[in-house]
Amino acid sequence: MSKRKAPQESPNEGITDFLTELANYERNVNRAIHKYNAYRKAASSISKYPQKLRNGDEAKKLDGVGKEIAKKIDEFLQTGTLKKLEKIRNDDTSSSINFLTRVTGIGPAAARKFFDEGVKTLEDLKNIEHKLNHHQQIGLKYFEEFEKRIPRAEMTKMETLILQELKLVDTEYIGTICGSYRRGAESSGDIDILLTHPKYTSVDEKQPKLLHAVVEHFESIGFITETLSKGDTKFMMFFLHVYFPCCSQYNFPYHCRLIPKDQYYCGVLYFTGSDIFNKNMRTHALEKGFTLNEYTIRPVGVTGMAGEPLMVDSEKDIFDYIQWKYREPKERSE
Ligand code: DCP
Ligand code: MG
Repeated sequence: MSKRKAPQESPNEGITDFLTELANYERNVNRAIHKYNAYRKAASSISKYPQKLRNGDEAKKLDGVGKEIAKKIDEFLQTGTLKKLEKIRNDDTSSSINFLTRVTGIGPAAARKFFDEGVKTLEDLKNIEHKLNHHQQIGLKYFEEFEKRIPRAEMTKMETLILQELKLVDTEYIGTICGSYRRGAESSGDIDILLTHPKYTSVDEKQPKLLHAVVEHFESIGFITETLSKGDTKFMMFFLHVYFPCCSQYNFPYHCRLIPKDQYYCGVLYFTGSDIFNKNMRTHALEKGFTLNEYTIRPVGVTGMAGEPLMVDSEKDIFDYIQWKYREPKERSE
């Protein structure tokens, strides 16, 4: 999962920015995931509103904008700032914890723990490097690089290269670059790769070799610099030898997963996102009597028990089951 979300360009950028900042504060500092979701949802619908909002009342007509958020919008439009946010920014605890969670591998709970131990800055982290786990050490080592977003042109180059190299390992691999890239984003926080192979289905034994063969190949051509975890079906790798026109080399976070063929399209749908779109689609699925997750879609019986997974051979199959109009990845921001 990438940490840095792309800024939203809209006539209401000031508002969506402060809502996103509040969302991150709720997630990172208070660990209030519902409030985080509520702020993100409001920011997402406001970012799509084509006109400049004049007041909170006008915003309240939009999906996900309630009384409290409307009040904040009024305060922001009238004063150009938000007292609550000023307080958060000036508060040592909040700003330190918020900062620590920018390191890959440090979530809200670990950030709080470090903070309680007096660890607040990058320097502090370097001093206790031996106490960090492998993931956090990588996050620290590549901190500046991981803060940058990857331009679409670079993503396209890497997509071509990855798919080409994959076919050299075995022509039967199927790979898709999902995430914000597949939704057409101008830049991405990371590269989300999903792989499958016709010889691998959910009734088969796990086939670690299918993934390891790919990792080994990418290592042999000098593409992977660090491997986070070489789990059987899920791991992250970090690539080197990626050149920007203006700079030298960058390491990017890659999340690569091998998924059984019969679960592939539920996986592709999920990892294409956005997370807000996924939530809305799951809600709609439930209304139609189906439960949907990153692996399967299953009918829910009258008892509330989920039945056997349905056959899925494309993303469209999933939309069809829940009687939803198919949406191209580009139209899946919410
Ligand atoms: N996802 C989700 N819920 C989460 C995390 C992820 O539904 N809590 C799904 C939707 C995301 C996808 O996984 O689109 C990939 O996660 P990323 O964090 O990489 O998000 P994006 O690729 O959309 O954005 P970015 O450009 O920041 O990487
Ligand atoms: Mg991503």
